[in-house]
Formats: sequence, structure tokens, C-alpha cells
Amino acid sequence: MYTVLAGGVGAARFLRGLTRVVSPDEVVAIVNVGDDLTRFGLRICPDLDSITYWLAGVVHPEQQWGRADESHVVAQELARFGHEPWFTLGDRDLGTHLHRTMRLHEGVPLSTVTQEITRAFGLDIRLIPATDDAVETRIITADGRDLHFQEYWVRERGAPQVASVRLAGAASAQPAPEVVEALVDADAVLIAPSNPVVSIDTILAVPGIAEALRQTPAPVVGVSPIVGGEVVRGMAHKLLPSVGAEVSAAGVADHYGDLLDGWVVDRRDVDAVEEIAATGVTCVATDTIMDDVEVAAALARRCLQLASDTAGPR
Ligand code: FO1
Repeated sequence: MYTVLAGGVGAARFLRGLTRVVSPDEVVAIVNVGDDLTRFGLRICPDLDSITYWLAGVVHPEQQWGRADESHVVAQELARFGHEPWFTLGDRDLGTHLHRTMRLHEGVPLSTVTQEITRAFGLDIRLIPATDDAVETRIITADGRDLHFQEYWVRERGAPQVASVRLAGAASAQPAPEVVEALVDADAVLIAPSNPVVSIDTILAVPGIAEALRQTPAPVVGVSPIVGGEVVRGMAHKLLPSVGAEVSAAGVADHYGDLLDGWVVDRRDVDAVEEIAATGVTCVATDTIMDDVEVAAALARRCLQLASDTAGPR
């Protein structure tokens, strides 16, 4: 079993490659739920849905979230009532949110509903939300506001300066069923090139998950989301300074610290390999920009190779 800590699009691209290299039914992704929100009474789980839509081949090709061939009839009708359209929900996408919300109201846990959704999209990979409990990434801005992650990123377009980030509800949250087992019993644990602060740290903030990662006998190998000192996509460059981390491949490795056995950086960061290796983390450089699935598959193969090279008692 190959267990991946996953955020949104970076993780989706990586998982598309990994599922070319190993059988999808051997892959478990533990997915961030800190971005989740309720709009119009509907529960929306952007990272779970982005991964599902990517792997099912139905993601919107330009946006890279939401559905391809999407229409917005419902959003237009909502605008009629003056509902501010800052978070767009397409008609096809709404089907997923309606099903999820209905099942959650019936008392079915998010992890079970997620399995129903992935099966309905024909996926064999296992996606597990980090927790079934309500947790929420909050962005504290330099001007003292406390925003939901989506208010910061979508409504305010990531413009406010970030003072700190917290996962509200984390202290009393529990890992979803099988999350700890997926880490402890894995052959390898891979950390996708997702946002370290609002995707991976929020998974690790759920009590018991970081501990399982430290305890697992499996090698833990991560991929840098920072290439040449710049973020590949998203907002990691705006958030890393808020946790005192440098915006570089070495900075993110240092942020994960002793969780890592191996770290994969892009060829453009080959100069950082020695510095990272000096900290005791085995480091290699390869192509990490997953514009096509062949690159993603080669990257996944390299990660598994590194995992087997670093396997053994820690
Ligand atoms: N991102 C946007 O920039 N604008 C949107 O209106 C928007 C709507 C949306 C609806 C469903 C969904 O699953 C994702 C959506 N996203 C939207 C993407 C999302 O905000 C983020 O990119 C992720 O949360 C970060 O991983």
C-alpha cells in the first residue's frame, strides 16, 4: 500500500502519475479538508473533489478545479436574489455537493460519502479525508482579520498579508477511520507537492496523524512544491513566511524536518541537493513540473525508488 498526503491540484497531478506506476487499488490518499466550506447550505470539499475530478478525467482543463463542460444556470439564478457570486458552483459540480450534503445530513461520515463519490466516478484509488470532524483553515491577516481560507484565497484573491494560519477545530478532531492504519501499514508514505502550510500541515494538525507518520516503519518521501524559489501553483510562497519557513526547496524540507527520509526537488534546484542531504535527508533532483502524465509517472517512479533506497530502520 502506498499512502499519499494530499492537497488539491498538485496532489491530483501526482496521483495521476502514481496510479500509472502502481495499481490504483494499492494507493490511499489522505486528503486535506481544511479548505472545506458550507455555501448555500451545501458542504463543499475542494481538495477531495479536485482529486476526484482529475483522476476521473472530468476536471475543468483551464481552472483545474470543478467540472469540464460546466454550465452555471443555478449560479445565475442565485445572482437574481443578490447572492454574491464570489465562490462559483457549476451545475454539474452541484450534483456532487447535493449528494454529499444529503448523505452528511443522514448521519453518514464524510469518509464514507467520499467513497461513494469516488466509486460513482469509477475510481479504484482510496481517498480518505484526514478527518470526519469539522475543521477549518483560518487565515489571520496582518490587519487583524480572521478569514476562512476560501475567503482569503478566492474572495480576497490571496491579497492580504498573512500573519498566521490555524486549523480551527483541530484539537478535538480525530483521524478518519483507516487514516492511521494507512500510514502505519504503508510500504511507502509520499508527501505530494501540495501547499505545506494549508494542505499538509493541516492534515498533520489532526491529533494522531503526525504521530503515526513518525511511528511508521515505512519510508517517508516528499516532493518539493517550490521550484527555483517559486511556487509552481497556488499560494505557498505567501504562506511559508508565516510559519518561519524559507520559500525554497530546502526551506520546505527543513519545515517538514524529521518527518522526512527522502526529498525530491526539481532539476532547477540541483544546487540545493547537497545542503539538504547534509541535514540527513536523502535528496535527489528530477523533473517535477507535471504538465503531462508521463512526467508525473516518472516522478512517482523516482519517489518510489527513493523510498526503497531509504527503507530500513530509522
Ligand atoms: N477557486 C476560485 O478561484 N474561484 C472559485 O469560484 C472557486 C470555486 C470552487 C468551487 C468548488 C471547488 O471544489 C473549488 C473551487 N475553487 C474555486 C478552487 C478552490 O478554491 C481552491 O483552489 C482550493 O481550495 C485550493 O486547493
